[in-house]
Amino acid sequence: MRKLNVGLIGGGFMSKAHSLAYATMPMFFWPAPAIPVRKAVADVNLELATDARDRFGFEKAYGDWRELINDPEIDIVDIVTPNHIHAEIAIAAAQAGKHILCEKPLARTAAEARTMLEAVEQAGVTNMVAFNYRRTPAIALAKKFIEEGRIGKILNFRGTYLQDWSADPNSPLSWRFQKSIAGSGALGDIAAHVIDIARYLVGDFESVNALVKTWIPERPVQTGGLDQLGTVKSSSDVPKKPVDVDDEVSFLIKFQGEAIGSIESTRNAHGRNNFITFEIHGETGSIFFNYERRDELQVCFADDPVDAKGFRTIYTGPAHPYGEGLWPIPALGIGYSETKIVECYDFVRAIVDSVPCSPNFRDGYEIARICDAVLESGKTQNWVNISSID
Ligand code: NAI
Ligand code: SOE
Repeated sequence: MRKLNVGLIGGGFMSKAHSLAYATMPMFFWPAPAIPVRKAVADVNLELATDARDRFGFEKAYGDWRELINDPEIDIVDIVTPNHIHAEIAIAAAQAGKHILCEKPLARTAAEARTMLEAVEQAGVTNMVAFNYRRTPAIALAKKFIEEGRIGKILNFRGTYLQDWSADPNSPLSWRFQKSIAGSGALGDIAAHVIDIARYLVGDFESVNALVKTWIPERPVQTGGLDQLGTVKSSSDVPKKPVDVDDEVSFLIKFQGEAIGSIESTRNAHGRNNFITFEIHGETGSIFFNYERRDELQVCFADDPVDAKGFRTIYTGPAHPYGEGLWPIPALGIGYSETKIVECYDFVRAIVDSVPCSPNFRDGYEIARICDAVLESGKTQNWVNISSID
């Protein structure tokens, strides 16, 4: 069976998720399209890289990502670093002819994302952006129902992505609150996932009209290190520095075509953990999803008997998308890891079959344009057409 050597750049939260997916994908999807081999991992220094190598089961460690890209054994470069370095790494990897999986958001701005798109298109390498939530079987089932016309023409998409890990003003100023590293705040970090889902299920955006807020204007300094995602609180003597990204965005959407919609997103919503929801209304039915109950898809079809009409719950399982590889009984429990395993399967399959990935860098660029438009609209308080963003 064909093998593909993986070079992973970054040794934090997402390194755990991606390493687990490379190790387990063939156990779920067998015969696997190819076997991913955990060949090398790079981090900012050799000590961190060696630690990641031993923890995540890689063969080699590099203290500089350039060494990994120059390693002729590497077929796939997987970028799981903070956002500011995605572009430089992806462009170098494309020029070296490597296939690329890059974490979201693709880049800090649309202009930066465009340089990455140009590089992969010029090199002709397989490229994917890790918007993994659309690979939750229930969301893929929603897509199937929409494509089959089960809810008719789509009228409205209402999405949310709410978390609470940054609600405490004493949680540190990690890289996620610094524009120079993250690009934007809740917008690029989490709303981008819902933008991906909206584009996947409904289609391209025409324009947006946004409110953009920073509720906590400064936080205690965190110098370097992994983002602890609010699990660490700083003592009162730690100096504070400004937050220069958004804490919350709320925007209306006009889709291309006639559908309308909205997305709301914050990481300061007490009691909300990974509250990705959407409700879609079509002319002949509705669909509702909540990631905190991710085995379930709620549907209501207009032609249900009138005395039984209402939302009903489908528990995803073998009869549904990716069911052939995942668990043999509905509701055994889809987790975050499964979305990454499916992502790994689709990515490796696209390399082996030489077909484009979805979402790829073009999708990542389109999402970056939408994010730029949201920020622009937040400033001007006007509708901003996506076509006005390069
Ligand atoms: P993290 O802070 O946990 O880890 C980042 C890692 O990258 C650290 O090991 C750090 O030392 C390393 N790093 C930083 N600069 C580097 C460089 N120049 N060369 C090599 N290594 C470098 O960050 P986390 O949460 O893993 O986020 C990484 C990326 O994944 C971000 O783009 C983030 O937006 C994305 N992400 C995506 C998720 C998803 O659900 N798809 C979930 C969490 C993060
Ligand atoms: C933090 O908000 C975070 O880790 C995001 O970076 C991810 O993209 C999201 O899926 C989970 O939350």
